[in-house]
Amino acid sequence: MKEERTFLMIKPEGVERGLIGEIIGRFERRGFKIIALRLSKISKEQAEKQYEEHRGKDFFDGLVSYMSSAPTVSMVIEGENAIAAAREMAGVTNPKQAKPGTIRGDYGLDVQRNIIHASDSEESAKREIAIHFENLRFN
Ligand code: IDP
Ligand code: MG
Repeated sequence: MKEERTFLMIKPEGVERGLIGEIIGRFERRGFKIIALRLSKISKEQAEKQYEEHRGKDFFDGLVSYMSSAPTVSMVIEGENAIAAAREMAGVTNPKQAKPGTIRGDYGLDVQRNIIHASDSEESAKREIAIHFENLRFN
């Protein structure tokens, strides 16, 4: 087991629907430490960087404008195996296929509005933390 940090974002519909506490609570109860947390409307540029790997796909422009259209919650959590654990807690991308008990399975509306983003690797986590928590000191 490895101590890791990962980046999470509660998407606009999660904030709008009043699910911030519910979602953060799942990570707290699972024993993860929240080491950074912010409610903000991200810029189009930040959204583009976050989803850079999808540039050119048909959903890219819609996703970028959606993610920068309304407040989101950005956070960094820390704990054992945090990256894989958060992906597992989020569930698969399409909420219709996500298992009950996962965040997307329980609350996701459709493939774009799937409630939460979670970094998919150590490299993505580092990159995404830098996009959203520039200059932040954790300790
Ligand atoms: P992930 O969030 O589970 O890692 P990715 O395939 O990396 O899923 O896609 C990033 C995000 O892009 C998804 O969470 C979702 O919001 C959006 N997305 C992915 N596929 C589609 C699609 O087919 N239509 C609309 N939005 C999509
Ligand atoms: Mg992804």
